[in-house]
Order: sequence, then structure tokens, then C-alpha cells
Amino acid sequence: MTKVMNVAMIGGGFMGKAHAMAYASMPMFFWPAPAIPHRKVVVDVTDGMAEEARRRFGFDEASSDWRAVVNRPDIDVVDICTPNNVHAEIAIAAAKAGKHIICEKPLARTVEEARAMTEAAKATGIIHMVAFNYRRTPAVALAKKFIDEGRIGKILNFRGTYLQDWSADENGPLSWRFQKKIAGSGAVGDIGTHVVDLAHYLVGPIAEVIAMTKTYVTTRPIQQGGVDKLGASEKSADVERAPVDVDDEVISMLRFAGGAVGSLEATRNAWGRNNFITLEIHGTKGSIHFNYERRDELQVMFADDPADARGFRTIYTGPAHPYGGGLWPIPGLGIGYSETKIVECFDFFSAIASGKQPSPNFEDGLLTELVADAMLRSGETGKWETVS
Ligand code: SOE
Repeated sequence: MTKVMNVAMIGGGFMGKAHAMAYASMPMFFWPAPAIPHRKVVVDVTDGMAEEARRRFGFDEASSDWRAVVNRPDIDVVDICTPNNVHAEIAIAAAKAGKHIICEKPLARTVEEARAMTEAAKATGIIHMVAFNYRRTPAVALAKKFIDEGRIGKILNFRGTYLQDWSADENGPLSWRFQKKIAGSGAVGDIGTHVVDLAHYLVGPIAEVIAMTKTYVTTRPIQQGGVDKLGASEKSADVERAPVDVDDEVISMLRFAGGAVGSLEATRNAWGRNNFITLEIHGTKGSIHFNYERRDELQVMFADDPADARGFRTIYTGPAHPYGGGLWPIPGLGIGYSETKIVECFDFFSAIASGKQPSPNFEDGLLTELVADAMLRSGETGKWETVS
């Protein structure tokens, strides 16, 4: 009989929605499931918010006391879907209580916090994972398969972008994502780390970076209410403004430990770009291109194709590709954000069932944090910074 595991989800916002949906759906896609996640308790800031999240996301219980919840003997998994400032405190408490942990990205605000979380997790032998979901897109996993099989040869160059526009309007509110004490950094931590995670997954560790960081919107209207307001909601030109103390953009060059070179750009201020995660990877025997806005597709060029047939081909992911057995039976039916979260959930519970750490785990999250930190340092010094 497939084991039922009780989940305590801390945070009932946008990410809470994505994770709750994945808990409900994962066994419907991947059957037999590695475990059945049971939505036991959801925690939010107030009792009222927690109760609303309970009803909406289908949990048995609601609470506003995460400390009590992570120490409950009937909880198997702690899921951290909060803003970044409480990741470390919750994860360390959950690790000490012996709970398996899935934590939203970025792992932490700083390298110090990420290191403390990693040490706590390793000390108690729990399974731990960071929710960098984009590597769970079947087309990205297919790119990884081609690279691992040597189909595009030795990797020479990686180009990664993550462009959005939800913060381009200067009257968008000063949410926690623009406050260093809560977020740690801006575009670097929020979305640049997704690209770093993809670069680590596909190419290998980044050893050195040089980066420019820039803040375009230096003050924003003070946010009314505590909810994470992404994008268009409640823009206001006539409320008091307060300073933004994080970056709006990062542009970085990369040197990989394995010899490849690369670049990364990330901003949430690029009008017209919604979730524009692009990867282009050149190897000695071919190239790969991926754009998340067309996430069913992987474009691949194999240099050993006959000269008159050379060019990028488009592969629509489906049953023949990674995770295809669990997802939809025909290519092109449509992979979405939800599917990436369902696959992430499957990989997390598979890791618990097998007792083997998944990737990215907290150690991988710490490595990503080290790269982000080097980019932020380089943004100040203007020099190449070693990832250490
Ligand atoms: C905002 O930039 C955000 O919600 C990120 O925090 C997520 O990680 C990304 O997947 C979608 O956009």
C-alpha cells in the first residue's frame, strides 16, 4: 500500500496554491505514486488567513503557529512557501524536529542562512529539496539528457535569461520582494537564481562571475496590506513612497568550473516579457535552445546531420521524453507551470521513498546562493568574483 504522508504547508499565497495543487494532483499523474501527500495543516500569518487557505487549498486544519506545527509528531513533511526572511528559521526548526523539507526558492536571503539550513538538514538525515521547478519542465530535462549523452558534444557556451515585466511600472507597490531585509536581493535572488540553478543542472558548477546590477525604480508606493502583489494590482501614484534597496536587474558573465563560458540576464522590469526564461547552449557537436514561453518545445541542432538538413529541429515533448510516462499521453497537449510543480512533488516524494537526496537539495541551493552572492559582490566591486 502506498504510504500516506502528512504535509504541513507554511504559507498560503501564490506558492501555497501551486504546492497544494501539486499535492492533490501528483498521484493522479504518477501512479503508483511514491507516497500519497495528505494536506494536513496549512499555516498562515493570522488565524483568519490560515482558515481561508485551509478551505481554499483543501487542508484538514489551519494554524497561525508554525513552531507548534513543525513539532507535531503526526507531521512528516514541512513545506516552506513563505517570503525568504523566515525560510532559515522554519527549516532549521523542521530539520531539528526530523521532518523532510521542501523549501521555496531562493533557499535563503544570504549565504550564511543557506549554510546554516544545509548544516541543520544534513545533521538529522532528513530529505531536503529546493523548489527550483523549471528544471522539471520535460523539455529542460530532455536538454539535460541530450547533454549527458554527449549528443551536442562538449559544452562551450551557456546563455540564460529570465525576463519579466511585473515590476516595470514605477507605481507598483513596495512588496516584500523590493525589501532587502525580507527578500535578501531583488532580481538576482528571485529569478536570477532560477537561471543559475538551470546552468548548474545543465552545464555544471559556476566558478567565477563578473556582474552589473542596477536599480531602476528607487522608490515605490508603500504597500497597503500584506499580500504579495505581483504586477498590475493596486498601482498607486498618490501614496507615500519608500526606498527600494534591492537590484532590478543583473547582467553577468560566467566562467564554469568545467571550462565553458556563459552569460545570464535577469530583470522583472522588461516590458513585454512575461516569464521569458531562455536557454541557449552551444557544444562542439550541436546546440540547444529553450524558451519557457514555448515550454512544450525543445529546439536542437545536431552538427552531424547531413549538410543539406542542418538546422534547428523542434521536438514537442510527450510520452517519449522525461516524465512523459506520468504526464499527458500525446505530445503538444500542453505543459504548464502546474505540471512543473507536479513533477517536482513527484521527485520529492520519490526521494523520500528511496532515501536518496533529490536535486536540487539544500547543498545545491547553497551553491546557487554562493553564485548569487558573488554576482551581488561583483555588482559592487566591478571585478570578477570567485564563487567560494
Ligand atoms: C516573481 O518574479 C515570481 O513569482 C518568482 O518568484 C517565481 O520564482 C517565478 O517562477 C515566477 O515569478
